[in-house]
Amino acid sequence: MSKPITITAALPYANGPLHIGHLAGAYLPADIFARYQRLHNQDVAFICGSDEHGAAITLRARKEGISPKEIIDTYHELNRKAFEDFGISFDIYHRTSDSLHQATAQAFFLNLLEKEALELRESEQFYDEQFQQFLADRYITGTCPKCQKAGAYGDQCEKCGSSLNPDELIEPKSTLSGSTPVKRKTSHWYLPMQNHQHWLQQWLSSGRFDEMAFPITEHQPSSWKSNVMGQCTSWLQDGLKPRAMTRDLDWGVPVPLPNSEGKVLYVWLDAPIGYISATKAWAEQTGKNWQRYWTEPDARLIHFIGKDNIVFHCLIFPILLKSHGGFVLPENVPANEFLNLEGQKISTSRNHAVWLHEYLQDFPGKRDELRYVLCSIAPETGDSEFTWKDFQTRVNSELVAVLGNLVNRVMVLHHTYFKGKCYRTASCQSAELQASVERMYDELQQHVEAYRFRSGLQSVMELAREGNRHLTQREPWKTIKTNPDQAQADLEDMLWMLAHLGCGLQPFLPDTARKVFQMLKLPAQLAWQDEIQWPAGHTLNSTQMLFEKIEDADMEKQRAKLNPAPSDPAPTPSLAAAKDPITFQDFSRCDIRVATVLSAEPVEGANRLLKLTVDIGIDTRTVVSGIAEHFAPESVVGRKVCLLVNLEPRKLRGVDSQGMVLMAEDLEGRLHFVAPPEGVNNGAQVK
Ligand code: B3M
Ligand code: ZN
Repeated sequence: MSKPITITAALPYANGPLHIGHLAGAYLPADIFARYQRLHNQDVAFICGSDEHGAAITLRARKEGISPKEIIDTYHELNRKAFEDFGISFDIYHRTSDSLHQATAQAFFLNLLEKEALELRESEQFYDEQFQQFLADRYITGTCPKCQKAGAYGDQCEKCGSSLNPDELIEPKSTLSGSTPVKRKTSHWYLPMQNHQHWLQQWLSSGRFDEMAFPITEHQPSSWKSNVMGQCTSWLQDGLKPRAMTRDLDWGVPVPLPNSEGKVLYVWLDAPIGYISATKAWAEQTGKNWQRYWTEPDARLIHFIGKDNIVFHCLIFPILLKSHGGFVLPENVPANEFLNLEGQKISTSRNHAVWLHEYLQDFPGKRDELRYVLCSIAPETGDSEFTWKDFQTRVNSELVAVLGNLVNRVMVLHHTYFKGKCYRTASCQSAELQASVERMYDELQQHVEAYRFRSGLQSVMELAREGNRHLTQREPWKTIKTNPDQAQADLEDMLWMLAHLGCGLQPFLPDTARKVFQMLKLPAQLAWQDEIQWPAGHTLNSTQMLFEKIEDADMEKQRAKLNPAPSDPAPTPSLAAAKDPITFQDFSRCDIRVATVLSAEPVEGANRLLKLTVDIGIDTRTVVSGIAEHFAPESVVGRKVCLLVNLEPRKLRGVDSQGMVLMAEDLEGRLHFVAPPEGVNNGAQVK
């Protein structure tokens, strides 16, 4: 029997539309993981929904002059539909304003009181006299004590990511009236987090703790991402402090106790319980048992979130689950960092964002293109950046030129030569192709199970690249004339490979995988490493184009939509993001040598080019290099350089160029030679 696996994706606040930052941070990785687990026949509950409480909602409602209910109804529906249209495969998209959630959260709170897990305390809190309201969280703003930037909130500074409490803010002001607040006494229920320091430390570092009820929640601590561990460790090192679990607000889950009018549960108490109520709602709809996914010892729990939610999921919610008792703890919380857009932070208020619902309108039928690019640049280990230029390049030179091209070549050749009719049952006679397919499955499995989705996708693309190479080598367009049986055998090998390629693509690019299967006339879904089956005489369906080129004009339109504030400082030049990983083998195909420039002269009619003669130890050759705007010819003669010597020869302005000089480009765009130390002989290999 397969294991129950509960995969949650952070419940987005229903206070605005979803953008690509949300997708790259939590929803796309969660969806890839959920689809991957389903392919392995795991018993998946993929849970999400709207977070409809907290100041995020009430402040937005106030700004727009409408009720919180109108806000959540609008955005819950917009976001639910955008996720659905984009194909995120949640089993349920619930909402925290639902009565089932209110009852679940209240029962959870009462259980915590019964277990004496919360403490009632009186304290002085900021109060806005004009609005007659206590000011917690986003109701209060001021200068951040950690980074000294203005505009930090009572619970968090969005500039530096620090968690704060209102008393730490410098020059606090009410976000309601703008005035300086006064202090008033009020009582709240606190979670004494300091009492949990010890077991949390143990659990985070070893995957378990002494009085643990379920050995099965054991995780490999080394498998937690370092950005996640880093934040937790810094909280633990600072020493955990009591945190209020109730608020004086008129919007939220009411505190279910007598004499508690005007008090609601803290949004970060009720929201994660939302995962449980959503599971209950899904179980009710489908006749399942929700407890199997949360309370059975073998249940696995994995939270996908963005980095600003780490402490809530790695410290606070585990304390709540353990204090309540009977629940498993998360096995992993693979949080991502942030995605920037065209050199700046994504900003909802400045409309500097790519909105999901708008993308779906502007690029109908291109869901996989966005999935591909966002997965390729996902901020898995550090912040990363989306630009439309990069989107276009990745679609055109990777999806169209590599993946689409491969499938198209094989299909068209097979249809042209053999009318799409297969001679033998599905199989592969090429040991090389078989090995490539096996390698893809192995690598993909390792990467996805370690939450490295970028690398996982690269492993699939590598198979497509190998497919292209193999086809070029086998040259069925030649053998069809001399040895048609060979051409047929080779193409049928390739068809078998395409089926496996489709299988690997399923979690990442589900629409594309479906189209590949359809062309091959296979079922719409294949389980992981399924044996590919078709009988001799099987006839393929007709060829479909998988991807089309993205034109400059479309990118221009998208860039024009972005709306950076005129007062924004010019973006500082930034370093390009790290490229996708390659294998050592890929690297070792580059033959880089130390060389000396013997002579240099301008190339006629080309301002940017210099024609260099270089001594590379094994021979003397000509290289055309685009450095004329940076170096006078005479200044480079005699220099020692590094040269890529096995780059395919190219003709540039009529001159044959046999290699490429390696240069470093600095932030101002200036070029510098990558210079080997003096004394290294020409021909020495750089590796
Ligand atoms: N709504 C915060 C956020 O969107 C929050 C996540 C709740 S997950 C339980 O950043
Ligand atoms: Zn700060």
